[in-house]
Amino acid sequence: MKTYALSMDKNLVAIGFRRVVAAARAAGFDIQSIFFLDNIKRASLSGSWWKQNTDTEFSVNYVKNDEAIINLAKILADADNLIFSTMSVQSKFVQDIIRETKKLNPKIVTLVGGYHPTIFPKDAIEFADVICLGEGERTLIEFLKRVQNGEPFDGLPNSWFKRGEEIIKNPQIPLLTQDELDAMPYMDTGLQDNFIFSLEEGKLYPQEQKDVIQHLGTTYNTIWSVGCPFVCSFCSQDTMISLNKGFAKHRGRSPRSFVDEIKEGIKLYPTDYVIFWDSDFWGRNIEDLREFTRLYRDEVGLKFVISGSNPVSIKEEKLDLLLEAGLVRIKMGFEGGNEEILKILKRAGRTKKLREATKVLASRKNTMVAPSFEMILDNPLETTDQLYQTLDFLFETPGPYTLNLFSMHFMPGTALSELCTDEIGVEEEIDKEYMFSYQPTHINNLISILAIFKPPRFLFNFFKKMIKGREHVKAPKVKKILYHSMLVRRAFNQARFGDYTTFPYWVMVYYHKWRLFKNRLFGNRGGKTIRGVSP
Ligand code: B12
Ligand code: SF4
Repeated sequence: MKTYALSMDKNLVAIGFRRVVAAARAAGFDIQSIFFLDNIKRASLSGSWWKQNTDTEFSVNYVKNDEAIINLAKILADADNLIFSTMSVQSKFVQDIIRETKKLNPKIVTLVGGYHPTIFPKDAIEFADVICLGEGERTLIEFLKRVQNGEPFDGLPNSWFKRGEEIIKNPQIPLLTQDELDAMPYMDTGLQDNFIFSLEEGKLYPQEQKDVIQHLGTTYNTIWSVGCPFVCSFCSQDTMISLNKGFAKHRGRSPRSFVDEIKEGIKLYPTDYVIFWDSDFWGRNIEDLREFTRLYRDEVGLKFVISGSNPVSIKEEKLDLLLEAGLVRIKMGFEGGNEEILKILKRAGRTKKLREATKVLASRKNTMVAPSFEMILDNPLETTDQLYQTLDFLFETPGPYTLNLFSMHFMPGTALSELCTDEIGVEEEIDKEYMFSYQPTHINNLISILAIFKPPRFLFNFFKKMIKGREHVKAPKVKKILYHSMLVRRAFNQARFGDYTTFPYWVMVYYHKWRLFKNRLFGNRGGKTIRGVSP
């Protein structure tokens, strides 16, 4: 039986995809995986900040190349099944591929999993034969068994399928327990049977080590826990919890098994950093973090970045443990900087909690890169007065810190977007780009100055006076200058702590070579491990 698995993200991270493919391969199925990039020769997730588009009207979608899709369909058409992993932004692209492939082979069976079918099953079932809602390891294995044996999909766990015009909704099964997760194979990070489709060229390439390095630098990307106990109004977490209550918990491998996964993953590539993509890495209990610290420090010893943190979970004791383990930088969601807006966003912690968390982080400022606080701008429910409150709140926030500024994205189906559609008639959008695509208004620009430096109070008050009454006037050139200044400031800050994870990949490669050279010359004095093969 021939199966192609397609990871629709425009990157090679694809943690969920790599997990389900690994589970199915371990169960004996032969799967060819295809990853997508706009152009394999130019691809680089690391360092993409420097090329980030800061205009307000742009999309995260792929370059459009209908001819390439037809070429791809010709390659895929000889398979028995196509399985996809997709977020909502790529759902139209999935539809195009299925349509073109079915023209050539109407018998091919399609299964679509990932966030899009989980959050918008009614949309996904329109274009797929079978969809997986939520956790997919066991669903995929069972799906492949049934296709192989020519059996129907009745009772296929966590799935919906079509029988003629009818949609059959199979029940959810309990999520994998920690013991079951420990017994699962590690995600597939190898090169064998993995390909990259380069969309601009319309060509399929076997994946090589150099492609991975060019895209991810010397980082290993993983996630410990899936799930989150909170229900922020702009997030799809409440949909996940109503699908399966287990998504309200931080659930993942045991510390022993998680560290083993990392050790295995970093063997294949030159690796200097691990990036954890959890929603809230700090949400794990202190005992687990203690054990993780001990094992990671002794057996991995690489610097790591925590990409998701909730202010309510930041505690001094946890911070000290993670710093001991190798923590070098964190990102943390603020989302708003005044009581009213935090209430509307249904954030678990209000300004008092944010302040407490920032004090804890500031107290360790000489041991890690200035943390990055994420803020949502362009919120139509936020008044100008409230924006000034946010500005003052940020000004009083103990530093150093930097900001990741997002433009409000009304993802269909979230509590906030339903409220705003009814109350102020906002348009919901499935594929809006929201990183640094905020309106270049004077007040947003003034907020972004705080991502670069904290001006003395007299200058801050002077800036405020300057924009009074003209808060929403736009100045895109100023925004661009501030954005690039922010990157330069961040670069210095990160370089000080040897964190090159957001630099272009070749900087990381040179850093890796330098570390190898130093190690050969002076021995491993710093105690930090050099892992992976040479680039
Ligand atoms: C890590 C991450 C990223 C990383 C890496 C992406 C990746 N796929 O690994 C990066 C930074 C690159 C990224 C980018 C984006 N992301 Co993102 N990201 C996440 C994050 C934090 C974790 C995803 C993850 O690894 N989860 C853990 C794995 C194990 O779970 P999983 O992927 O769901 O996989 C399981 C199931 O879905 C299922 N499954 C998955 N695939 C398949 C396939 C089959 C066949 C089957 C049967 C089952 C199945 O089984 C898996 C294992 O149980 C989530 C938020 C969160 N905390 O979950 C957002 C999230 C997925 N991202 C989101 C978005 C919107 C984006 C961007 C569009 C943001 C932007 N505007 O730029 C871009 C898209 C980039 C692109 N064009 O490709 C949204 C998606 C919402 C939606 N409805 O699609 C999320 C949910 C955040 C949010 N709440 O808004 N992201
Ligand atoms: S804390 Fe993060 S993952 Fe959890 S509900 Fe809020 S935004 Fe979503």
